[in-house]
Amino acid sequence: MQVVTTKPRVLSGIQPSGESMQLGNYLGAVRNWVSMQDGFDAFYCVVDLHAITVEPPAPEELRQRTRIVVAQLLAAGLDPQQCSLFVQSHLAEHPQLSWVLECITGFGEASRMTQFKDKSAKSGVERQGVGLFTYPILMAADILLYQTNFVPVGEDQRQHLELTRNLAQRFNQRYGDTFVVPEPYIPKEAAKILDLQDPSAKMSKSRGDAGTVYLSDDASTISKKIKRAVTDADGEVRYDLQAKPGLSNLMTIHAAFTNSTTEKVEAEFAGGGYGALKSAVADSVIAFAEPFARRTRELLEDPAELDRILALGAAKARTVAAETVRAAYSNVGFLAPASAPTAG
Ligand code: ATP
Ligand code: LTN
Repeated sequence: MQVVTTKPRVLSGIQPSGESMQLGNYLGAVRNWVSMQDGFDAFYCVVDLHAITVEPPAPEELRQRTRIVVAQLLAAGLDPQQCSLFVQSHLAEHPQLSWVLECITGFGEASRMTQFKDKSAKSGVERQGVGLFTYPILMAADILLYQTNFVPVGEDQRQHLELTRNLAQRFNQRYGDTFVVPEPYIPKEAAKILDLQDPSAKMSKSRGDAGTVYLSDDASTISKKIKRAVTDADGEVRYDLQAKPGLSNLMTIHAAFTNSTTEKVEAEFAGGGYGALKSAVADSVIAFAEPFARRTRELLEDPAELDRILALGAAKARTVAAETVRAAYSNVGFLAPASAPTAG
């Protein structure tokens, strides 16, 4: 299969961690994946290799979470005819390239990754698997394998993108032009959705449930979580991320789901209390989440169809990834394997 295209290329990835994606995953990244599949040559990847770096789930649980994310991505609007949707572990090229990139990454450079510091802080560096340390390098391999121009991600991934760019440039300088140097594509609005209970932190699947809205939550759960969101005491509906992070976060969510702006939301709710705004936010999230959850359930009823979509995605991905590994390995100086003589 030959992939011939002149469109700029995008690639992004999402971990199958948790039972569902959360609001931040959708608003910060996935909805841009959907809008970009049209004008770009798009590759989207469920990064299951990354999902075993901390607290790996039981094997059957990991398989089910992977199916759920695939179904949710399709429910969000990814079209397997327009983009390549695949699972990272289906392509051996990802760890194959990752190894070479690990060998040109400085130990100090990897140690400065803040996500590693945050995630390892919980149980201490000594007890952490080495995979969490090399995680950003595998992510760089995910991106560079596809000669990617743009990477749509949330704000928290900016530092990993900078590392990816540095590794691409270093490899190209050392071994000759091999990789496209990618640009992050981070939205101006909603690039960092905050935890509803602790607006100093980003919303995350791995934080407490009360501050995280999962797209699989039912209407009454969503409503409760939003109505209990931490705000402030001054009572004025005004967008100010520094002084009023909790309230501003709710305004951002509402603007995103109603195709509006935080200025318009401010004008609409100015003078009203926080209660009216919270009810409206809950309604706008539920209006999205209910049909989304229904569609996800329908897709999950046909796992054979999901497998078929993933096989098609992997086949398209492999044509590009295999060529990049071949070029990178050759440029490093690995001896090309000759084809085996035919028997007889
Ligand atoms: P989580 O913390 O929910 O597990 P993650 O960042 O650890 O998310 P992924 O599920 O792989 O891991 O994230 C998928 C995409 O969602 C990434 O592009 C990430 O930047 C984005 N993202 C995650 N959380 C948020 C958030 N709170 N606001 C905006 N974007 C986010
Ligand atoms: N590290 C990312 C997930 C991820 C990714 C990628 C994102 C893995 N590989 C490639 C974009 C491109 C995260 O933690 N959210």
